[in-house]
Amino acid sequence: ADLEHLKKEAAERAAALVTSGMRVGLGTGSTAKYAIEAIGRRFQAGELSGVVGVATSEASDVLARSFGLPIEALDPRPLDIAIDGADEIDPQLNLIKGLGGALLREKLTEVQARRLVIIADHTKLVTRLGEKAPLPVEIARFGFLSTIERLRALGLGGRLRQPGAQPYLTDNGNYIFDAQLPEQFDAAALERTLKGTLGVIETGFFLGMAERAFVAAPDGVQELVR
Ligand code: DER
Repeated sequence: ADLEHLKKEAAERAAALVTSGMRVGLGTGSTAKYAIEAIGRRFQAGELSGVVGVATSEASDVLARSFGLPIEALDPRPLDIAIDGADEIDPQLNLIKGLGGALLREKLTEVQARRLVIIADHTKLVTRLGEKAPLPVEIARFGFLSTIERLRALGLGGRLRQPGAQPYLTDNGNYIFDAQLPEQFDAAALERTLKGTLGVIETGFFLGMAERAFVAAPDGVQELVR
């Protein structure tokens, strides 16, 4: 089965966990898109009543509303479940996220979810974080060159995310520095160091947050539980 079909399978397994009356965190990216569509279709079919969504990006907000799903801003009330993709998943279900640029709203939302359910295809599985993806770091636009210097002074390689003529702007009006991770590092310690660096707003480390992951491979969908 091709990768998109696998991603859709994983997404539908997670979407099936949504029941009427739930407050649902809606992730961002090409896999989360399938989950939003599955939830939207069930809502439209009348299977899900009283569901409220909190979107982690403008794109997911628009997609969810296109199904008529009620969308609310994030407020301190807990979410029953959040469903999102990831760029890397390690054996302890620690994640790197943010290649879709939504890491700040994703983390702000998903930390309030009773259950964070990750959906991905098997290409996202790693034995150690940093094997396949850089670490996205959201930085303030103002003084970004100084912030990048601070990151380089920590010994981090990497570069400002700039797909075209202008640097990538997140939904929050910030920039992203895609950091190259060293061979060996302590993720929790690096997260603390980065969060303590002036100009850094958030990192793509989602450590100890995911409850389970549906990972689709050619031979079927694996359910990994932390
Ligand atoms: O930006 C994000 O954190 C997204 O969840 C992303 O990393 C996963 O996107 P994908 O499902 O399109 O690979």
